[in-house]
Amino acid sequence: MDLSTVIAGVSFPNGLMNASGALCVTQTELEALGASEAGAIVTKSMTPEPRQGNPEPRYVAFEGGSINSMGLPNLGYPAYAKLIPALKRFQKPVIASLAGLQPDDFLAGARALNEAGPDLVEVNLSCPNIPGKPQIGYDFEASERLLEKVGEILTIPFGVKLPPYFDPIHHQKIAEVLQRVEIAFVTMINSVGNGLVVDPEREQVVIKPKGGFGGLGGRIIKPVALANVRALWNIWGDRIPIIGTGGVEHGVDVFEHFLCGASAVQVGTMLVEEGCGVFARLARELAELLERKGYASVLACRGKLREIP
Ligand code: RRO
Repeated sequence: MDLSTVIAGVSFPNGLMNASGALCVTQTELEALGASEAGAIVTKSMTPEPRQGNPEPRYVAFEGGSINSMGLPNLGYPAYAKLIPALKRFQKPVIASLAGLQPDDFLAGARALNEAGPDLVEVNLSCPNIPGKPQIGYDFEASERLLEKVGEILTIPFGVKLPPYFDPIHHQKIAEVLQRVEIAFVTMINSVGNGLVVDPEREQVVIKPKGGFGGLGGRIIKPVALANVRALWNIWGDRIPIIGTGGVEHGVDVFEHFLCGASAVQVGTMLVEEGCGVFARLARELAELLERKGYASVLACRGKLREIP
């Protein structure tokens, strides 16, 4: 079964990859993704300096998903800029996730990444876990200013990692911004920010940072993720590729993301829970499902979701 895809002119052996943040901080983790059946290697979102991140516990899986408040633990731009050229030996695209604590950080990161030469850059406008730093993607003007400036520097095609939106007017607004800055692709959604998971036995929150508030991922966010993918597909069709993220546990979840309009999917919670073997399993399950339904390739089902007349 042909599970290959193309994002912004870059060919992927298959459309399954890690979500930034999931098992992709260290050299060892990135190389494990390289050696796995993942169709790409996505780095952890990076900042100018190395960061330890927030205090632990900061990631907890629960029935239905996960909550995290990692706080951007990463090795810093220079370390990733050094690692990226060597990751090319795995013969699959390398996507660098670019973050920052202030706008100028993103520009410094863009310069460092031009030198390092990943295949694509994913600009993260949606980290929900830095105390005092709102998610940039919820401020449309700030997002546009930042992406314009990043675009003046980056010589590599770049996309954006968006937070979930919950109103059609917000989908319309962010789509207009992204068209104006000529974005090459969109990854959506980041975790559903500032959720709260409660342990009723201990009468306590389950993660330490921010009083227990953190980003939700996994099965429970799939309908939100699918809605966001579909909303942008309804606006753009196949003009700007979408990488769907949220709630991918089985091949059928990948299929649903593609039906809604995704050209690839990322796996976060399930990768953390299962390890890199998840990609081979998802590829097998997806291929079986497509075969049974008579599709010749995964891209053949992209956007084919039917509405009820
Ligand atoms: O590191 C994190 O806390 C984190 C980031 Br940068 C992000 O984009 N999304 C998320 O759920 N956690």
